[in-house]
Amino acid sequence: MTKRALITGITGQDGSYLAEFLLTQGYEVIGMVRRSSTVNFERIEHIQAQVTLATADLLDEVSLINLLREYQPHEVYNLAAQSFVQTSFSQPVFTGEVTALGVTRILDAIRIVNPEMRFYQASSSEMFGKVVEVPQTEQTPFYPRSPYGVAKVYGHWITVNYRESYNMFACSGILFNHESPRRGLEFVTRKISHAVARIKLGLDQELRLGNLEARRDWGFAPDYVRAMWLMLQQNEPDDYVVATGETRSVREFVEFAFSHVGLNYQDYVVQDERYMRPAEVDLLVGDPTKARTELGWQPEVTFEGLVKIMVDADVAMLKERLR
Ligand code: NAP
Ligand code: G4F
Repeated sequence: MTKRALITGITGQDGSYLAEFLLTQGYEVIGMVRRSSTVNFERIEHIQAQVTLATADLLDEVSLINLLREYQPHEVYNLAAQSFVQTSFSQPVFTGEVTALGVTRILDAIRIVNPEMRFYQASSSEMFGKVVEVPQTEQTPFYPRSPYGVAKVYGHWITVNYRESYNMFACSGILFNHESPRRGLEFVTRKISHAVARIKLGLDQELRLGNLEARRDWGFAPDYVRAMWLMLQQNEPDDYVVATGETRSVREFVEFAFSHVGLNYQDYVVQDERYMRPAEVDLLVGDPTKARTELGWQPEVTFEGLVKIMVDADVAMLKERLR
């Protein structure tokens, strides 16, 4: 029997990699997209002929019910969210509507249409925020530091609640930062790799950044979508931390990215208050022991490998554009 998966957020970084991965596993892939005045399918252009795109929105429950009724997926991966922390400070209510209540809408739609559908929720290490222990595990209490983090805590607990209340196969992956050449340009890693490439090619002279001392546990997005799928193949639903176990500062990322193209970051980086946050998450580092032992998951790309992949991809992309 061909398995059918629905991905919300298929036009995003993770959605595009997950769609690719599920296609290689023989799945029929349905991608939920929202209406926009311009098409934004860049990340899935290369697989568009192999997936079915259907319109619905996490803000509109009826659209979700209709979508599930029509396609009857076996697995639902809820990756859609307002996912940028900085924006959540300027649009806290909107972030709550999409990133928090959106999870209830899709869980409830599943409960109404067919509670046998397996569900994956994209939880986040941002839920640990001002961390109360190091490293962070599935047992570490949450202390979110942004409206985004607060919304993700809601999404996490409503997933647990539907699992316990309705016996649904609902899992959360508590994913630490994961990056790639498909990362949005507003996130710090891609902002850096893109700027490094522009500076190297003589298209820019400086890179303005906020807090250089924040530390993150950075992995490679294609490694992380494998973990999402593995969670839904287990006998019992559960929650898992997905991380590398290594933490690096923004400064280290910048330093390594510039040095990879033979430049010194101190000649180009300018600190700019505009990119500071009202409340910061200073240190994240996950303990992926449970994912390793129970799912057999481990990351394949190192921190250095990730930076190189991203810088090289941006240099190649810009060179191609300049031809
Ligand atoms: P992303 O690139 O920002 O993609 C977000 C996706 O959500 C896009 O496809 C977007 O559609 C869609 N979306 C936003 N609002 C929607 C709505 N109201 N209805 C339907 N779709 C909507 O995010 P990502 O990096 O791939 O992350 C995927 C998920 O994992 C997110 O939930 C994020 O919060 C979570 N997460 C990410 C990380 C990470 O490091 N990347 C770590 C932990 C958790 P448009 O293209 O139309 O905007
Ligand atoms: O790249 P960021 O914007 O990612 P952040 O806030 O860690 O959130 C990402 O990871 C979460 C998982 O932990 C996801 F849930 C979330 O959806 C998203 O994918 O910022 C990383 C760090 C922050 O400490 C920020 O203050 O970089 C610091 N930073 C310094 N200068 C900057 C900048 N961040 C951005 N975006 N832009 C800057 O100029």
